[in-house]
Formats: sequence, structure tokens, C-alpha cells
Amino acid sequence: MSFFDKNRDELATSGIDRSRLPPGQYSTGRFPILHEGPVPDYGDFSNWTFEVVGLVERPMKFSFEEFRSLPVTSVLCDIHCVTKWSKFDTEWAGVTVDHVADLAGVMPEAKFVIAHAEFGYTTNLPVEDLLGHPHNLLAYRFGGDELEPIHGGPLRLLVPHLYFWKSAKWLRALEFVESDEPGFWESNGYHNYGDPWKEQRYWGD
Ligand SMILES: Nc1nc2c(c(=O)[nH]1)N[C@H]1C(S)=C(S)[C@@H](COP(=O)(O)O)O[C@H]1N2
Ligand SMILES: [Mo]
Repeated sequence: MSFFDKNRDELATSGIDRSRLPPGQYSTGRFPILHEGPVPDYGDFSNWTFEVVGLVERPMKFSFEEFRSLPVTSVLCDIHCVTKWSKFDTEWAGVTVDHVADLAGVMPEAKFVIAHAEFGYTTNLPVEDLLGHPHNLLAYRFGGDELEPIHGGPLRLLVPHLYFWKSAKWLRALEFVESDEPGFWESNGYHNYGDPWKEQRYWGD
């Protein structure tokens, strides 16, 4: 029996319905670390900001303290990485994307969003995949603790219904735009959309 088949069977014994595992994935209890480039060091966060820009009625710029004073929501979700690991029942807390989008007032012309992270990392997704999904979070806590810098602290995007590369670590801005622009991995061979249930891993899948 292959590693993948065995892993899928083992899920049942841990009480997890195997239908929660997308095709070609295996479940892990670990939390692998995957990113391009260095981990930013923000010191006391006095220079850190988070912005909502582009096609919005009210562009937003939050300081660290301003962002942390927004209402906190907890999310329990499964995450799926294109490198084939999935992790079940991950616990996050932060501000819902919808809350911040409502503050900014996203214009109807906005069709896509570019998530901008530290050091120029970007990822793109359709507006309808960003807004109106209660699990989509601007996350700064994981498993009850402050999100570690190595996993994207002090702020990462969480879009659990797409492959995890869309969940940009060290998020600094959301930019609403009219036309799509492939982000970092999307320009380097990954699928433009990245639906784990359709195994949209690479261009052409
Ligand atoms: N800023 C930034 N965010 C990123 C990446 C990156 O290279 N830079 N890699 C993505 C990829 S490919 C994955 S699988 C996840 C990994 O998140 P983790 O290290 O917390 O598991 O982060 C995503 N977010
Ligand atoms: Mo990834």
C-alpha cells in the first residue's frame, strides 16, 4: 500500500473523515515552514503598517496598535499546501477580511485582489474568493499563541479554501484591482487559481 493510501486510511482512526483530504494530499500533524527569502524582523513594530488600497472608497492604513484594536474572530480550518501536506483543524485568530473590506468600502469595479507581503512577495485571487468567506482571516494568532514570525507573524492572510501559497505571510497590504496580475508563485509555475479539490497545482493543471 502506498504512503498516500496508508495515510488516508490512518485518518479514520484519528476520527477525521477522509473526504476532508483533497486528492493527492497527505495529512500531517507538523507545521512545515515554506517560503522564499528571509523572515522579516520588525523590531518594536513602530514602522509596521497594514494598508487597504486600490479600488476602495476609503483607503486604509493601520498602525500595529490600530490593527490590534479591531474586533477579533477565531477560525478553525484545514489547510492544504501544494507540496502535498494538509493539516486539519488549525486554529487561527485575527480580523476577518470582510470586516476590513467593509471599513474600506470595496468598489464594484474591483474584480481581483493582490496581496502584498514583505520583500515584494505577492499573490493574486478573485475578489469573490477573498470576500464573503467567513474563514478568510487577517491572522495574527495561531493555536492560541501569537503567530510566530517564521509562519508569517505579525500578520498573514488566511484563505483556507485555496492552496496555502495564497495565504501570504508578512502581509502588508491588500490591493483591489480591475484586472488580474499573477503573483510570485503564479509567475513561477504555480496555477493561477489553486483549488486543492481540483488539484490545480501548476499552470496547465
Ligand atoms: N510572504 C510569503 N508568503 C508565503 C510564501 C512566501 O514565499 N512568502 N510562501 C507560501 C507558501 S508556498 C506556503 S506553502 C505557505 C507556507 O506557510 P507556512 O510556512 O506557515 O507553513 O506560505 C505561503 N506564503
Ligand atoms: Mo507552498
